[in-house]
Amino acid sequence: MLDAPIASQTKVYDAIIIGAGIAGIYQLYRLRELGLSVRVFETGSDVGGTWYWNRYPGARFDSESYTYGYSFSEELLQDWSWSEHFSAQPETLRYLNHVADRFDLRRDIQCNSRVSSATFDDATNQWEIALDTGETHRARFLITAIGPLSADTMPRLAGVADFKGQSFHTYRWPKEPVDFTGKRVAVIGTGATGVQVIQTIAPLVGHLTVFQRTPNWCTPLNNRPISDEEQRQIKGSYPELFALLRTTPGCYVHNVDPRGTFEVTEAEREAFWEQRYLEPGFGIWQANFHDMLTDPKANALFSDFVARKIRQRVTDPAVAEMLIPKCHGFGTRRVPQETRYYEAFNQPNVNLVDIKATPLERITETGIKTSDASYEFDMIIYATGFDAITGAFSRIEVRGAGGQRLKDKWADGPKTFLGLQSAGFPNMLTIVGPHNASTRCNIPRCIEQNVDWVTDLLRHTRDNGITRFETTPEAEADWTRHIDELAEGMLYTQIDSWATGINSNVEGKNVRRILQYQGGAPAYREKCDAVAAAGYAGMVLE
Ligand code: NA7
Repeated sequence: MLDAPIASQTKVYDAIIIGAGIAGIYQLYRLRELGLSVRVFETGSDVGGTWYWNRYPGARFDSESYTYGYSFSEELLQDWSWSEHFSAQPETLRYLNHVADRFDLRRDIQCNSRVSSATFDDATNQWEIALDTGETHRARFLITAIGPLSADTMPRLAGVADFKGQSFHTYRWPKEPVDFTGKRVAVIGTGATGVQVIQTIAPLVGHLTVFQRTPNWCTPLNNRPISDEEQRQIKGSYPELFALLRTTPGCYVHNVDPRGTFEVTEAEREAFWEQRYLEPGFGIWQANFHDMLTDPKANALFSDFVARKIRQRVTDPAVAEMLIPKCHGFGTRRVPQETRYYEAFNQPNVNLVDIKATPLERITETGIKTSDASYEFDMIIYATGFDAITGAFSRIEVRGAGGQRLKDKWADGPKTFLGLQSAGFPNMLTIVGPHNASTRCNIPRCIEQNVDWVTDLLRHTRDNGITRFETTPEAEADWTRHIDELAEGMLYTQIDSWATGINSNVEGKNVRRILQYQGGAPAYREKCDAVAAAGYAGMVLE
């Protein structure tokens, strides 16, 4: 199936995959099974994607470990033993390296290779990608596996480069150990990442100052090691477990409670919420009363419950009030899962600065200046997040048929078909792309669905001699409208967050957009399967 090289130094593959994270690794495995020639280009110096980059202290799963690993190989499932219910980053990175070695995937992965542009050639129906080094490669098909949270963003503040101490964005954490002993440390940002960092380093540092712009509703992770007996149970029930995960909206073990908040007595409600608060993982968010994320009254009542917990756990009432969100209800932004996060603020060496009240003005040579004080630090940690979901696409110059830029096409929000294709960009597939169910999902589960669907499509093209496929503008418009309709009535989409495309650190990212499929993974899977079963309805295959 290989085409002849265009120029002697330009290699031509059946498929090029951008990214060697969870999605890229699995896509390579599947396409190799099909007998295609595949090359993966990866920016990092090794495989792992998210788990390669996010080495910051405290980085770990919020999904149960045994629901997160790949499901495609029973031998892999049986051989790999997760050590904790919610495993930490080093173990996950070891796991992904194990997968790459076990299935001999490395020989098709080229690391230290950032893709700077991807251009569709109408004459040959091929994609040409260029690396930062100037090297170019060609392929019939282009598959982006670039992750929804891989374009890290720094605050647009004066003086960032002036700081003379150590400073890190959490996503760019160094491979070498970082010593916190006796240091005066600042953390900017209190999202899921900031929370994990803060609770982990609070006992290690000399002094910690947390700069919080928006508090988040955080609930206990309740992590613990996996016992031998639990390990046996897990390994003995993987088929049943994965069958269950296919039925829940987010592919977690947790499923929405069918009862409404006001259908039970106050005592029953409190008891149910107390139980959820003590249970491990996202159950409190994903397995709450069914109306918690759609009925503002139900949402407010549960938010009050969590606020009471925060007040119980934080000794200084003024600090507790600062930590309680006032502008959004529980679960309308990504819920950080915590382990003694709130107790960190009871330590004498930890203080909290409300930068909505006293905004950051600049970074100085020795620390941070807000509107009312100057602080001196040895280290500044930027837990300031990502240009989410579409940001990684913006950082590659993607040009489709007729030279159209993806950046221009998506300037007012993404337009896609199934969150996997965009009209005018033939032969390109976007795993975990915008409008896809995967970013509201226990992500490897939705990645496997995306990859399997893409693999079936490429098998179909191979078997039928198809060299070009493309979604139609009509199918794309229908899907994009469907995405908007599903979002109606969701409290989640009425709040500023990375999930609604807001990022104060990126020009133009100040308008809320619907970036995610809100209908749940089972419905999304059905839609994708129906398209395939109808001979790829909504697409033109030539
Ligand atoms: P998030 O959730 O986007 O959090 C970023 C945090 O940084 C958040 O508290 C922001 O405040 C804060 N931030 C961002 N820019 C600034 C500036 N310029 N000044 C002050 N504070 C700022 O990113 P995370 O890395 O924590 O989590 C991303 C996802 O990764 C997470 O949901 C998991 O799924 C894994 P804001 O809320 O915008 O006021």
